[in-house]
Amino acid sequence: GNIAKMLDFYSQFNPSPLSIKQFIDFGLSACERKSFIFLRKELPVRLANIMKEIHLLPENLLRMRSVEIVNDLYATSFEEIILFEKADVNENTLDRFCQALVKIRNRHTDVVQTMAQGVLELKESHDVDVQTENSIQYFLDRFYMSRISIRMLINQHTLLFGGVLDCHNRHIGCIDPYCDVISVVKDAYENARFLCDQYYMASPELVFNQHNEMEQGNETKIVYVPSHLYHMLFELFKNSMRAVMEHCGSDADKYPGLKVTVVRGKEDICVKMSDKGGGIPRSQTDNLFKYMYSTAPQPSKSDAHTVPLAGYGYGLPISRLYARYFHGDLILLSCEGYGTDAIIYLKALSNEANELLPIFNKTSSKFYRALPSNADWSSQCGNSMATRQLPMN
Ligand code: W6P
Repeated sequence: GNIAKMLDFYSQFNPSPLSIKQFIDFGLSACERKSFIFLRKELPVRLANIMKEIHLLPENLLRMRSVEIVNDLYATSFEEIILFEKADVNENTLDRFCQALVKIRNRHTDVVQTMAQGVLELKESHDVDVQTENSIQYFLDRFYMSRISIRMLINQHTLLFGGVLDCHNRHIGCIDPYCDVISVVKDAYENARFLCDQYYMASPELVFNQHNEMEQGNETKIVYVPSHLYHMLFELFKNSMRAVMEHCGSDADKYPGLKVTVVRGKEDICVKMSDKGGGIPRSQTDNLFKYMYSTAPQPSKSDAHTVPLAGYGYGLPISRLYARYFHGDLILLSCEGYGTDAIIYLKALSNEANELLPIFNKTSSKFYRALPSNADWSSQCGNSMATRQLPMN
């Protein structure tokens, strides 16, 4: 039908990644018409690129009810934005566009959970082979990254043009040009600690360590989306707290604190969180970022006494996507028997903080077809050499 034709058309274009600096410049020269004209093309392009990829998913997964629901949501939203393709640009159109964006954002609120449900449905109804698992991992990383980017665009437009102008607010849309990393760390810590106290009746202390290589002694202010940073830190805190509480036992009279180091270098901002929660085997580290592994039904879920603080849900893989979204990263380094370091890397320079976006093309489609088994390293146990890597870009 018509929508299929439109999808073919818009999926031919590559998404245009913006840097944080461009988001800021765009926000400061605030012109709603310009933003509208950019988005009425860019949003369909980003939607079409990822919708084409949904269609390449393993058939078993595509048939799951939850995946169909998500697919329908995308189709509806795509059609709603396409309506503005040839609209003439007047006040009324601009207002209706803002309203459409808000409606679309609300429609897609639960997409992460719905997709996760789809993966669960697949696992419960089929045996999933390694190849299918790799395809799903590859897809979900790209799908959730696309979602993060589309919500970023929608948030910027609706915050800049949708509401009342607030001149006492230093934010530009959802970007804080003077984002104080330490305040976000404290905020995330306090909220994770609240949960930790509820489950374990105690929680580890927070210890700070700050180093500003560029301006000695100054607090680390960065140009960033505070909600993204909060999301990553909150997730890491929950995991570290859980590790410490489970490792040290409930009768410990003192729990080893969580140490957070914030460093500003020339190129990188590093936020390192160190726990002494006993660590995890190196062979397990990669699994923490796997969606299929994370959706494993948890044996202790019904037992009120062992409700975990962090369920290893999609928290870690999605936190890593937030870091990678503006060309940062999130890395786990564990010493089994001792503890774990989690490092968030962010770009220190806003012009280097470019969106990392999935592009639909022949290369990406290849990952959904059967891969030759590459037995060019000796291994019976699927180490990282023997496992074909699926890069994000
Ligand atoms: C652990 C396991 C983990 C995952 C993510 C962050 C911190 C930690 N600590 O033991």
